[in-house]
Formats: sequence, C-alpha cells, structure tokens
Amino acid sequence: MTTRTIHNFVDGRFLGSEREFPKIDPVDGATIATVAEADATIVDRAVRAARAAVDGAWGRTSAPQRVALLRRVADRIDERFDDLLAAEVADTGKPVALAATLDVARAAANFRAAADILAATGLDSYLTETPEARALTYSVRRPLGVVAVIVPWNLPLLLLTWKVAPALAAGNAVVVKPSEETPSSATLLAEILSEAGVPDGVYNVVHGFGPGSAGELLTTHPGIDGVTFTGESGTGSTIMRTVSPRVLPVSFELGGKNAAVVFDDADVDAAVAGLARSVFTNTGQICLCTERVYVQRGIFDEVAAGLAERAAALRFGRPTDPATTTGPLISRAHREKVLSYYALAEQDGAKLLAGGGVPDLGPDLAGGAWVEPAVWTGLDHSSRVLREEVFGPVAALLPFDTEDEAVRLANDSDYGLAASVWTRDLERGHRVAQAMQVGIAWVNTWYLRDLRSPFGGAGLSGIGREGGVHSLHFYTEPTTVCVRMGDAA
Ligand code: NAD
Ligand code: 6OD
Repeated sequence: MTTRTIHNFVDGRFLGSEREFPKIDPVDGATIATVAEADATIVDRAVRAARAAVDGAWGRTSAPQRVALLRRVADRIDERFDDLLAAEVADTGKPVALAATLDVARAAANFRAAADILAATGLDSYLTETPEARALTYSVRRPLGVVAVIVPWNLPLLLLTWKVAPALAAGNAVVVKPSEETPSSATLLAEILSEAGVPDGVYNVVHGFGPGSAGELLTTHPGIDGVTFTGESGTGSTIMRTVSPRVLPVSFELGGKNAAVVFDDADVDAAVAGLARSVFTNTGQICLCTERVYVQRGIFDEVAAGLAERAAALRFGRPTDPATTTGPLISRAHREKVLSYYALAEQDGAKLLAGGGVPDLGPDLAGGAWVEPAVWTGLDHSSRVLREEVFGPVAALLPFDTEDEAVRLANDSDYGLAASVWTRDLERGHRVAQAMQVGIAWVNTWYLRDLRSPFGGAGLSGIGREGGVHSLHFYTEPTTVCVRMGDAA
C-alpha cells in the first residue's frame, strides 16, 4: 500500500526531503502517511523566504489590506472545513464532533478575531503631549520580522492558527514547526492561505522533531526575530536557553496542573457535568484540563461518585462512530507516560473510583494508544500525581473545609495556567477566581473563551499573554518618536 507524503512548504512551494518519518494513526497503530523531515537547508530556505517577504512587498502592506486578506483566509477555511476536519481527525484520532466544534471551528474564528482586532485598533499608536517642553511623543509599531511558530499535537490547527493569524495581522512572516505527531493540518493550511492570496514566503512550514531536527534548527537559526511556542514547560525552558544569547522575544504557553474548586453551595449536577467535561475532553490532552479537584467536605462523596459515573460512561471507538465520546491518547509513548502515573497513584495509596487501565477494544483497535480514565481519592497533596502534569484523562479529588484552605491548596502548584470555581454564590465566585494564581479562572464553566482576552500562564505555565491586542503587542516592536516643536534644543 502506498501512503501519502506530507510536505514542507517553503516560499510558496511544497518540498519533499530525503529523510522521511512515518505518521502513525493513534487509533489502531497503522502508518497513515510519511512526513518529509526538513533538514538544515530546508529550514534555512524557509527563514530566508520569510525574511524576503518581510523586507519586500508583504512588509509594505497596510493594515486594511491585511484585514481583508485575513477575512478571505477565514472564508477559505470555512470552504475547506471538511478537508481540515479529515486531516485533524486522521492525525489525532479525536472524535469527529469534537474536532469539528473545537479545533476546526476555531481556525476560522482565530483569523476573524485577528482581523477584527487589527481593524479596530490598527497597530495602536498613542500620542502624548509635553507642553512644558513643547514636545509631542507618539509610538508606532512595526512587525518583529520572521517569527518561529512551534506548536504541539493536542489541538494542532487551533493552536497553530491562534498564533499565525495575529502574527500575519501584525505584518510578520512565519516559519511554523508543527508537532511531528500532527503534521497534516499545517501543510493543508499552506494550500488554503495560498488560495486566499497570502503571498509566497509569508507562511512556511518545516516538519520534524525537536532536538537535533527542525525544531532546534529553527530556534538556532540566526534569521529569526522571535519565537512563539506552545508545548511542555521543559521544552519552553530549553528554547529559552537557546535564544537567550540573542535576547529574542518569546511567548510561551506551557503545561498546566489545573485545579477545580467545588463549594457545597454549587449546583452539584451541573458542577459534575462541567468537571467531567474539564477532565475528559480530548482524553485529558488539553493544557486547560482539570487534574486536581478540591471538593467541600459535605458534598465530597456525591461529587466523587458523580465523576466516577461519568468516567465509566465514556465510550471509546473510531472517531467517525457517532457513539464515540473519547479518542485515544496521541501515541503509545504518551500512553506509557500516563500509565506510569496510574502506577504511581496506586503506589501512593490512591483509591481508584473508575478506570485506571487499558481498555480491551478488540483486535481492530488493539494497536492504538487507548487508555481508560482514572478518578482517584485518598492521595496526599505531596504526591507527584498531584504536582506533575499527566496530560491524560485523570482527576485526583481531595476534600477541603474552608474557602481559605481551598485557595491555598489550589495555588499550591508550580504551574499557573487555569482554574475553575463552582458555586452559586457569585460574590464568592469572583473572590475565589481572583485569588487564583493562574492566567484564566472560570466560574461555573470551563474553556469558555473570548478571543480578545489575554491568554497565557504564570509560573511553569508560561511567559506572556496572547489574544486580541495582547497578541498584536507581542508580534510587534514599538518605536517611540519624540518631536520637539519650534526651535531645536
Ligand atoms: P512538546 O514540548 O514536546 O512539543 C511541542 C513542540 O515543540 C513540538 O512541535 C516539538 O517537536 C517541538 N520541540 C520539542 N523539543 C524542541 C526543541 N528542543 N527545540 C525546538 N522545538 C522543540 O509538547 P507536546 O508533547 O507536543 O504537547 C503537550 C504539552 O503542551 C503539554 O505539556 C501541554 O500542557 C502543553 N500545551 C500547553 C498549552 C497552553 O496553552 N499552555 C496548549 C497546548 C499544549
Ligand atoms: O483556546 C486557546 O486559544 C488556547 N490557546 C488553548 C490552549 C489549549 C491548550 O491545550
């Protein structure tokens, strides 16, 4: 059987490579494509093409021209929705309905949001007057230049477009490095951007791995002007070291170990439904997923039983089967990591309320990366299971008595990405959400996004914020101009 090849995209052309690697289907372990791995020459050509675009006609486009272009891109994404959906489902194994409503829907939304914010603000410029010195001071923003965009496998197209759209809105050219696990949608997006009229060299794709491959080749390339990265905290730290001698601007969205706090005045059924969504969506492979659940003692058993019931009700299967609620993990290697935490939880004395193993789904799916969810009680807060990111469908539940204790436990983490608070007392909801040392805290909901708001994390969860005007600020460099009126002095 011949498999398709997923190509690099450089200066408007699809490029193969002498080195290729297989793309494995996480659903059944079959090889579904080969991927052309970018070597140093291809990465160099991509960065040079991006530089030429920024220094050429693309660098002279006006904000209204780019607004119109981004809107054409969004329309073209809508027209090619089914192709993007097929690519995303094939690479990740996630259920079609999830990929349609979460991943692919957000691709067009990300381009529209970037167009809207650029239309509303231009690249905002502030003018201040200093009458005593007879001076006017204003600032203008220019693009960073060539931006390296490095993204992970869990929401490949969503996270890619979340960064590419504002980077292009600001007038940059990009070289993107998608995850080796999910290469398809970045190459397909190249086709779509070209069809919409994005000039050659503005969007380039290089495929490969991190260390010793396209990721490292890109971050060590002297021609890049900034790095925007989403992925593991350890990788962020490596990239930071790599670019530190050049003091490049970085925007990092990294791992999470997110807490949910459930007060005893919450609507318990709604809270359990929301918690289940926050723990099990995308098989727990969203940086925002809840892995720590603090429940006020009076309703602890009820919430724990409700979450365990939801875990038991998940249905594994092929992504196209409408009955499927839950896909596999991204790879067998990732499953090993998740299962090592299942073993650790057992060793640390956890009581397992649901799942906790590998499901038997028959010979057809035996080669896949399937895992059952795990719901635990009885772990000590010092257990590594409560401190390290598992990135799987797991929840460790602990009881608390007072609001202060809940806030202290939720904040007792090296990560600071997201939290959710469940209560009918909205005053308490505001108070506790504001006390969370995280980038985003939800009250009575989870993963509800307004794309204009700042998004990112504190501590090990990242540096900087993207979204709306915050993205435009990261992807530009301001120059302040001070003009003395009248005689020079
Ligand atoms: P990862 O860090 O292993 O890989 C992310 C990307 O970086 C991939 O494209 C990879 O090839 C590349 N890479 C790896 N090492 C590199 C290096 N030395 N130099 C340059 N590039 C390198 O992450 P992953 O396993 O793909 O994704 C899962 C992780 O991403 C989880 O920790 C999750 O929490 C995090 N994540 C965070 C957010 C957020 O918004 N905070 C969003 C999604 C995922
Ligand atoms: O919704 C987003 O914009 C975003 N950046 C989500 C990140 C999810 C992490 O897996």
